Amino acid sequence: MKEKIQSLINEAKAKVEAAKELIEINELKVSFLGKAGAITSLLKGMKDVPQEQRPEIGKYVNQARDTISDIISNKMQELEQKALENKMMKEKIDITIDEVDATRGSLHPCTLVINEIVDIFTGLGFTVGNGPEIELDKFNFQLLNIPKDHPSRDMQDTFYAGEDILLRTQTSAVQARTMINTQPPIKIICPGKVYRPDYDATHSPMFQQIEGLVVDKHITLCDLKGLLDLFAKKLFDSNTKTRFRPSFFPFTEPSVEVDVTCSVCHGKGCRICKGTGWIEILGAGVVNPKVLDSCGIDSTKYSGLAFGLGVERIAMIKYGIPDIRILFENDSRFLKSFK
Ligand code: FA5
Repeated sequence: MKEKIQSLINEAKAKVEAAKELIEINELKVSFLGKAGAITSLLKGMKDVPQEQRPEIGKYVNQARDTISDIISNKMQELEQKALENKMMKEKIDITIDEVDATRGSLHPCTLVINEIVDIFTGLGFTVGNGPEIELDKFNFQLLNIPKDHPSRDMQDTFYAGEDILLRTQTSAVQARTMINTQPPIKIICPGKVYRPDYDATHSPMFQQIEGLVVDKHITLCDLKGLLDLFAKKLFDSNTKTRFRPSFFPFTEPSVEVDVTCSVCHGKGCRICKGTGWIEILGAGVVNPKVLDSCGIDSTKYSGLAFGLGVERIAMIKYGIPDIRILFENDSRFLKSFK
């Protein structure tokens, strides 16, 4: 009997030793220590052992059960530890790996310019208006004193979507829309996209303008000059000078083009200002009384001033950008420089 018990212990040791998976150990546990296991059947066979040998053999059997139980639970712990280590190896985070590129974007230079200009004018009491990019001929041209077949339409020939529907060529269309719907006092600026059949280093087929309109009693050219001079000093720097040159727009009378001293050479003359010391930034004028009347505003009581600037041009001047097309290429190296 003693030999039988010893060989059972040896068998258990060998099998446990050879086991590689937890599932095998569980099976061995059942086969040695379970209800129908080898040790249990040894205990059941005690009744056949002669009376005088029972205490000694019983002690052996109990020792064998404890030994086998220890062998099994030690191996179980060992395999559980190994399984945990394997899991941790698989799930570990390699902190030496390159980080994911999560660089934050930046605002487009034109957006920066729009935000700055909107800030300046809202600080002066203007509100922000807007209108549609697909516009009626009436608002883009006719109400602005540009009847059909007027020669000034040539410069702003555009993309038509029908006889009277077009992609607007100027944010001045919002002037007409506003005056038709609102009585003075009016004090608005309107940023937005406009379209023209242009394409070169300083002209783009789509660009952005900001329109300004003030209509009230006693508005004069002096108000326009004072307002735009203050604006230029805020946008560039306080030493900036402005120059008003006579010009022509059908919807303003008189009309002017406004130049500022070059912010690169401060008026001395350089490549950016083509040696003149001055850079043109916008068109403006006193609202033509004909336009006020066509839009339902009594020109004997009210007068107005209006101006329109090109956002891309201002961005080019402010940031020294030589070609307008760079603004539309979305080259991330260029855009990153505005962070
Ligand atoms: C106008 O569009 C007038 N509506 C401005 C105005 C408003 C005058 C109110 C009087 C009263 P002009 O065509 O000059 O004017 O355009 C205004 C500005 O838009 C120009 O000074 C220039 O900076 C910009 N611009 C014109 N064409 C282009 C283009 N193709 N690409 C980029 N910028 C342009």
